[in-house]
Amino acid sequence: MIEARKPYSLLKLMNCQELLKKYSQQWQAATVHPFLDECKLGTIKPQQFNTWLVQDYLFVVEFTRMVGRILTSAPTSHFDVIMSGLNALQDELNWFKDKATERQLDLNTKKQLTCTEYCDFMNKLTEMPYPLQATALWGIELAYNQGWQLPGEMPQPYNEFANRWGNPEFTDYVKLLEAQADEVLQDASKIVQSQSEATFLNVARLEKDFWQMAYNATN
Ligand code: HMH
Repeated sequence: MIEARKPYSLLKLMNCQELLKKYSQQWQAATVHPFLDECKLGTIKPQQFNTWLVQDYLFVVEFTRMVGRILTSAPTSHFDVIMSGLNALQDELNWFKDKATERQLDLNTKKQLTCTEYCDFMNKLTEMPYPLQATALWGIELAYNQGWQLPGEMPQPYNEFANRWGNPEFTDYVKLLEAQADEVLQDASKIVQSQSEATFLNVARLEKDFWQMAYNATN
């Protein structure tokens, strides 16, 4: 007997846009937060903003290590985009140091719990299949690209921060990361696809928690 063809809906491929659609609520929580709204309004408290700045520097140090390690698993055709990301991170880490000096902030600070959790997550990722790593890298960069862009033009001094991740070149870079993730998700097994889905949800949750961590700062 000839087996009936499976309907297309069961064969639907998981890709980055599908993740954003399926988990739009979680993604909204990751990218829209009172912290960013109050940067836009100019009413964010210095201790909240400075906590974010120091903790995000500590995050970016570990993120840079993760991106470097991703080269271990990535196909060589993905090197250009990943290395352009590393190039931008070189500048970003130095920029963070300048911003901290301007504000007289000590970068030699302990990571808060949420920052530690996010860094542990990134650390473990590089032992996972490459499609998970590509999905996470895209998600992490998209979160800041959209988060800093969505509120619209910010007043000084926050416009400099918003432009760093919201600028059109960064948006283009995130699109290239999306194409790379889509390319490998397409050929991934169902198991790896569902693991990538879980990875995306973890990124969304950790992003939301990271904003809340900074927003909660009282000293
Ligand atoms: C928490 N997520 C966090 N910090 C960042 N600097 C980025 C993402 C960068 O894209």
